Amino acid sequence: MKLIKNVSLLLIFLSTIGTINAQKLKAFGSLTKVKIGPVNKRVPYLDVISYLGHASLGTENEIKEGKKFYYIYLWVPAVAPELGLRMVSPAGSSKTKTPIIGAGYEDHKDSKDFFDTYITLERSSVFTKDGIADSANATWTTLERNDDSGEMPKQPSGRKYNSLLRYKSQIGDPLKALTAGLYRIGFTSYKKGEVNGTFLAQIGSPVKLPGIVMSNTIDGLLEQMK
Ligand SMILES: [Ca+2]
Repeated sequence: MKLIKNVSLLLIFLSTIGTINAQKLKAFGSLTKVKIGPVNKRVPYLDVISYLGHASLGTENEIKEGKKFYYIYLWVPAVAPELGLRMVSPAGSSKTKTPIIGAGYEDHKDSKDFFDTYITLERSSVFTKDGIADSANATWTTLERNDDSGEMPKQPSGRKYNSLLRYKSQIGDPLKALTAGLYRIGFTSYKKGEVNGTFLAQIGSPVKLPGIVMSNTIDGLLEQMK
């Protein structure tokens, strides 16, 4: 009987671990890989900036190809050889160091709502801080996009519908190079429908990017840069 009891305790223990790991993010690996023993492992990004946010019904920034798109604006202060972007929904118990708290997050942080994330990394034609205030006329270039990534934890539905992308700077083309400038994270849901739930978005860089700021509005971005 004692053995059976121990086995059931072990099973309870293992299932608890499984629950904790369901939303646990691994280190954010870069495009660079190193051979460790028989396997190639991704070198983690040196700098990871986290943003906790909430997407509310009917507050999308734009409807593009039938999808309701939301934006998070990003000022990148220096040249980066590559950038990574990943998003998990719901934000849940994801442990992150000193995240930026986005609009609406505090009011909804206990919500269990989540959505099938779909992300884009976009850069603008704005290269200077002074240009940000007039960015309404900027052109935007989508550098990379992703719907589902097998590297990300499962959603509460059991599906691997969270997103991750990596983009290498294309030197020589000003609109595709990762120089200092105004960027944005675009996100929506894979299905053409409502986007509703909490999320964690992270930007990864192989070099330190002190002075990165993120906000869901241009005014909010400018406020943080004062
Ligand atoms: Ca997805």
